[in-house]
Amino acid sequence: MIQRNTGFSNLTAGYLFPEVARRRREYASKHPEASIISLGIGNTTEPLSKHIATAMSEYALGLATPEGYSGYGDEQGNSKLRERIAEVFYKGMADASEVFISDGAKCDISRIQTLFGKNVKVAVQDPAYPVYVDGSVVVGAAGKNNGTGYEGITYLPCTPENDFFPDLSKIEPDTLIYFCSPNNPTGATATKAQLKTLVDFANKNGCIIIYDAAYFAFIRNPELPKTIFEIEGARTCAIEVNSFSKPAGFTGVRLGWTIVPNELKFADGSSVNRDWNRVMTTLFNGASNIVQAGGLAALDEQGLKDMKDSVDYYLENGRLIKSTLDGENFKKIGVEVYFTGNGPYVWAKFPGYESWEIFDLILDKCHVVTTPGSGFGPAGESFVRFSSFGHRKDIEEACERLSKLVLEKK
Ligand code: PGU
Repeated sequence: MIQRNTGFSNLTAGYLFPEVARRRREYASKHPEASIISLGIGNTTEPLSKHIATAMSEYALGLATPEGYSGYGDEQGNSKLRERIAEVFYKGMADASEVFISDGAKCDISRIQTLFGKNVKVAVQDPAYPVYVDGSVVVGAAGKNNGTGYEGITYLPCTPENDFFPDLSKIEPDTLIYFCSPNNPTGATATKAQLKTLVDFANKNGCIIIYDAAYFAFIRNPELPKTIFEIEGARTCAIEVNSFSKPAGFTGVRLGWTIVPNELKFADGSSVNRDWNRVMTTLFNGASNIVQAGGLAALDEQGLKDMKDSVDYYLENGRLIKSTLDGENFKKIGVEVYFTGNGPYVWAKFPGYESWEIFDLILDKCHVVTTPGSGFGPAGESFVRFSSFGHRKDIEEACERLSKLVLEKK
């Protein structure tokens, strides 16, 4: 019989978000009267912009006409959309040949792992979006879990003690470094000076950074970099993964992009961009042409305004959650709340509690779903993440319930 991919047997737990959903379902079936509000998975809730939806529906109707029909497009994406992304978001820092359109950042992260194979050393921020670690285990770039983490992965704690910026000296040369800013789950957003340190380290030590900028649109502090390519030297050491999911509400529509600079090289001097082109043309067949029409509409004047308004709405939700968690009932038990106003997540530490314990208590007492911090890595233990995606009335109701939560001090 065919052997199982050992990567799957090495994984010690199911993927985080389905596990959260399973616990929610289990709770709901035991408590059918509970009206549960989710501040768990970071999933957009507000309707699409009419402008963007109209562009997609017109394109879809056009497909039913001889003039409007189109079949497979370029695997790298519609050239107009590639140009527009380069122009709107990168302004000379990347050109259209370096922009690859995809069906979303998560899908690109998994394809990137095929680009580097199983012999690459991996470093991740701890806590981090679980796909970096789980995906590395699946492709064999990481081994068994020894209780404190997977072998082959260097965990870089990012905690309040180090201002959520890792100690880079722990990273060995020639390592693939996953770095997410604004960060999921902590919300921490690296400054230009911090990113410069990271870029200089990577260039000096033969590392490549996979920079996940999926939450760039939430950055409101004009001093903070929205792309790693604002940093001098990034073009020789970084790939940027990005997405329309959060700013345009495309979590279900699916559209993202990845920037692979022409200067980026492997150890043998060959071009990473060329291999990425091979990955995208061989293992991918282009994003939906309907959705790419939506992406183009998202990048005109009206679309950009609509995306900003949508992100502002979620940021306001985040502020409401933060101010609730700053309440006396939480202060009394020493809860520490982190919300930067530049990302959609509120990260809170409940000293003395384990993450899943807090998750269960908040679900049971408030009927509110969160995400346990330990699911993002060992340094996330004792934290939970509150997502600011949700209808305002649900967020207000969740805040009302949370404001009445009384927990014992540990
Ligand atoms: N990158 C980061 C850092 C993310 O947090 C997410 C979504 C993605 C990429 C996915 O982007 P797509 O373009 O939509 O593929 N994180 C959410 C959803 C969970 C998941 O499994 O993707 C979250 O709650 O963390």
